[in-house]
Amino acid sequence: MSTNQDNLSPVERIKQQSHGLRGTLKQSLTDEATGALREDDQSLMKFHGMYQQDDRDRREERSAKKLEWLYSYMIRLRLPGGFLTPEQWVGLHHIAGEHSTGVIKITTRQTVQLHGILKSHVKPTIKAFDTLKLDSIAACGDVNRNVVCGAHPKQSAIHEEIFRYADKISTLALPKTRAYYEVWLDENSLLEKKDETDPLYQDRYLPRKFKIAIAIPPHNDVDVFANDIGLIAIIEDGKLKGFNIAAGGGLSTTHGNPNTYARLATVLGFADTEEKTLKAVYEIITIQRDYGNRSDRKQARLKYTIDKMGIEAFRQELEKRCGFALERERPYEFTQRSDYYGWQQNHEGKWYYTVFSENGRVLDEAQLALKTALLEVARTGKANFRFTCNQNVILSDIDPKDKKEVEAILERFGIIEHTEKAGAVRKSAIACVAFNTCPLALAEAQRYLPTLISKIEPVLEKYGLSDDAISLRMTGCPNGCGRPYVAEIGFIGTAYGQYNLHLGGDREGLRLNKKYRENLDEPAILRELDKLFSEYSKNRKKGETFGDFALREKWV
Ligand code: SRM
Ligand code: SF4
Repeated sequence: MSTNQDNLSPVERIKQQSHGLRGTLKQSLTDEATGALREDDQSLMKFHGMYQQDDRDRREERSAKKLEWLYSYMIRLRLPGGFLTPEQWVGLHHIAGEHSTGVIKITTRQTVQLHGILKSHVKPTIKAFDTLKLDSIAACGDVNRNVVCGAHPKQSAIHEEIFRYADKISTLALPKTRAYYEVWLDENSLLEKKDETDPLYQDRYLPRKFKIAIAIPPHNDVDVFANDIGLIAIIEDGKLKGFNIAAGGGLSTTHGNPNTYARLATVLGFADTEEKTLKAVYEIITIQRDYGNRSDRKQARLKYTIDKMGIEAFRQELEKRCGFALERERPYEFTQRSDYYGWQQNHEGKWYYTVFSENGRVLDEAQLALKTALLEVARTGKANFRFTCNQNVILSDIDPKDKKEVEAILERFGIIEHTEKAGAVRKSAIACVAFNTCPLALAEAQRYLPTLISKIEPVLEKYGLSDDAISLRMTGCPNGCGRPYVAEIGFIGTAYGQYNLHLGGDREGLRLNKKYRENLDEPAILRELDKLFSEYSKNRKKGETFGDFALREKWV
């Protein structure tokens, strides 16, 4: 019942003819003449949680030597709610060392990625993950992605109950095909004949990627309104009453294409039972499947589908498909988005330590051996690992009698000092991956932001703003992987060394920012910030945040 049967984009054909996302992946993998995959398989691989990439730092050198680019693969795990046991972390540590660059990257959607995996290592990597009961199914591609959930267990005695929804929704929206098991884990398709009829995805899957987040007020660490579907847990008298359901969030824009825009999700209403919540989620996905734009991928996200249909028509279609109407949205309040660092204790007396892992990069460096420290903690078997959408890791569920042991490791490796000493802006900042692996990067992000912040910090200090946790986010292109459009200060890469500067977002993720200046290089960025911070420090009202001030001053 698609409204877009004509003029299908090439990816639609690839999906439809893929024989349940199998394509010719098996053949592509065994072709030793190239480090790359056949073109169609590159698209299909994403549905299995993997991307073909190349080392962009080495393109010129390779081309000069008439060699093909240095192809490798990124694998992203499906981790609903972002949780690993200590045994799984130990396993991940070793897999990263054996098959990838060794760096474990915590993403802005609460999971981990490994980069630089050569073609011959992809299958062994997936097999190794499988022994840990981990998979990468649907971590990328035109399907529902990793379902994220408020990470901080401290917040509520019913965190576990809400957290379980991430898993339920992830399972509900998993593709039915066995392709992953056949291609990567050698499942025998003849012996394991299973019904692959997929009532949700049918044979063309979704028109575009699809993202779902669950927020637990007052914390919006998941940036719930940046998602195709956002569930806001409504807790009254310490009990989960249900969820406000929002739809149509998405951040990406394309430079020079005015038809693309960032949009925050619109709250549609409230569902009071698990059955209704899951049904509404499912049917929002089916509406997007049936009405989403399948000819222009730049107009294919749910946000455009909703704006094209109109919110009331969308709501009516949803009610029709659900067979019930959502109730009126319930009140909620978000007061925080960045992580609560350091030690916290939950309602059961269990301890949590949120480690600051700058831009989610877990590695051993001269000044900080974060990766070894986390391995040591995992080896004790006394802390679980939870990832946050702010790219940090929480060592969690630590029994009071074990706290000293974990703390001693964190002290020994300087993790506590590192977490405590980092400045307020640095600790609330996010940067996407960008160079050297992201093929879409126009400018640096995670490799550059730490240095830029070191230059911004003296400016903040000059104006007495060092403790002001202004949210600052940077991406290497306008796709928005670090969610810069909902930051108080957003840097969006336009060319190597140049960024658009966005201002006016808030600290809780309830407001989009706007473009203030275009194509700034580093000296221009520092000049602008000096001017803006000076104004802010002199003229702000008591308690006024930088983002609110920027709006009041009509800078944007
Ligand atoms: Fe993203 C594409 C990295 C979160 C919007 N994103 C990519 C790719 C896969 C590049 C590509 O298509 O080849 C990047 C891989 C870089 C690399 O080398 O690893 C990439 N995105 C990331 C991560 C790893 C950034 C990070 O540093 O943490 C995040 C992984 C999340 C995860 O675990 O699933 C990541 N991406 C996001 C977010 C933020 C979010 O979801 O909260 C967004 C904006 C929200 C949204 O979707 O609207 C985002 N990524 C995109 C887009 C634009 C989508 C669109 O609507 O047009 C692309 C490009 C595309 O899909 O065509 C993209
Ligand atoms: Fe790559 Fe752009 Fe996403 Fe950064 S925002 S990871 S540069 S696609």
